[in-house]
Amino acid sequence: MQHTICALATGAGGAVALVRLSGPESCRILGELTHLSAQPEPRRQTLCTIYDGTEPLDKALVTYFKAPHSFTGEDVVEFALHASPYIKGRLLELLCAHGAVMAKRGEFSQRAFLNGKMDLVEAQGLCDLIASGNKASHKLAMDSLDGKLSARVSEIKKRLSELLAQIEVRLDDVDEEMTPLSDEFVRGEIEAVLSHIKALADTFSVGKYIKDGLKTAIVGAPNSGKSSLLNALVGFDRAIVSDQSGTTRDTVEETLEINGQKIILTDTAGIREHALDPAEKEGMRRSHRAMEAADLVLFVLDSSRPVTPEEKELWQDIRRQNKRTLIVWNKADLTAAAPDLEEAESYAAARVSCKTGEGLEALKQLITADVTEAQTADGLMISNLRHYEALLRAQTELESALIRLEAQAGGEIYAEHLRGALKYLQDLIGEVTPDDVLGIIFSKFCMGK
Ligand SMILES: Nc1nc2c(ncn2[C@@H]2O[C@H](COP(=O)(O)OP(=O)(O)OP(=O)(O)O)[C@@H](O)[C@H]2O)c(=O)[nH]1
Ligand SMILES: [Mg+2]
Repeated sequence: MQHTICALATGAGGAVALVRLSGPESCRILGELTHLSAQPEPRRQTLCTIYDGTEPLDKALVTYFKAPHSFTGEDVVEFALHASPYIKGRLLELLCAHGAVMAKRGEFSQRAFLNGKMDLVEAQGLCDLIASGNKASHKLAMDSLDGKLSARVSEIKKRLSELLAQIEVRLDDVDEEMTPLSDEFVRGEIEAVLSHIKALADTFSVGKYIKDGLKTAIVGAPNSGKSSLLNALVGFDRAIVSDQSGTTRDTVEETLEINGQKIILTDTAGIREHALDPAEKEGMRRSHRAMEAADLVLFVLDSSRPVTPEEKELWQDIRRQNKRTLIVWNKADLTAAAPDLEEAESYAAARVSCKTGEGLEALKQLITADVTEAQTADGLMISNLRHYEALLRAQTELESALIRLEAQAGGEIYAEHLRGALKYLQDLIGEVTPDDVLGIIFSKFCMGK
């Protein structure tokens, strides 16, 4: 039999705290703690005194959700308590003394999943919803929680299952009474499924930024105005700015929102050939590390002086990284020198002045351009690595099926790849996911969820 689990569902602070109890013993435990003889009416809040032995502990609003009409699909009791740390802690102790056990991370959601209340994509959407800190990540999580993403995967899965069924029925047809499927038809169907999977998988490059934030590194030579740019973008004096080169040593990180997107901005030590001391040398090493970890590099140059050989060398380094890069010509308020930088025209660039604020809006648009462009008509995106990997694996299987089909390998062979692809799609929504993998997924959820 399932244990009855309990946990605090609300965070620190506030006037009211919510404690959740779920499992077959919920009603019995509630009766014992409130001294009520009758079961409360489901889905109705009741003001009850909760007793610690014979002494009252708190007056709480209690709601009973009868199985299967609850979040977990089990009998659930929710206690809305006065949020004193003592009351919260003592109630949990009492619940455990009466037979409940403390829930593991995500255990309520895991039970909801196991009882068919939601699929794995919806459950992960729920987890993301709680963590969402801005409008874009909130929408992404809502689409997932609402089942829109699952519905899209199910449509793809259905088309593939139908094709597979048609192939398999012919594999069983030893007397060859059925009309064979033409290779063109099979290819057309596989390609259609493949294109839907690719379209969804492609949204990950942007979906993950929306969820986790776009890691952006500000790099450049000393004194080009990197710290000034960080300050201008975050809107306050976060990093030290001075006219001495080599001011910034350690990396300075700040999270902000630009056009509704989460951006994790890192200011770095200026990179030059010779460091003055070991601390600056270490700072420069950290600059390179930040650049390697970044999704987007902002290469800052002082536009009032010619590009130096050191900057040209750094520019080669940045280009070798092969990642999204924007060139920022800073100090636009001063007279401009010739912007002599190899292949600069192939990169998006902004002329800004951190001093006057000129060009900063345009730079912000460039920073979030990828995200804005990638919004599909219905805005459906994936942002979860597990979903992305499942789609990629399904894609590989379908590509192998196409190769086998091309090589006239016969239905048995390519059907195997189609079955493989189907399994990955089923895994994505949790239909065939092994228990230990589920345990790992739900352990990343927060407490009390
Ligand atoms: N005129 C003008 N001066 C600027 C602008 N941006 C920065 N500065 C000045 O340039 C100097 C260097 O700025 P910082 O932001 O400290 O430069 P940095 O790239 O962080 O320098 P390091 O930390 O030493 O690598 C300071 O004196 C700033 O006031 C600008 O847009 N216009
Ligand atoms: Mg600096």
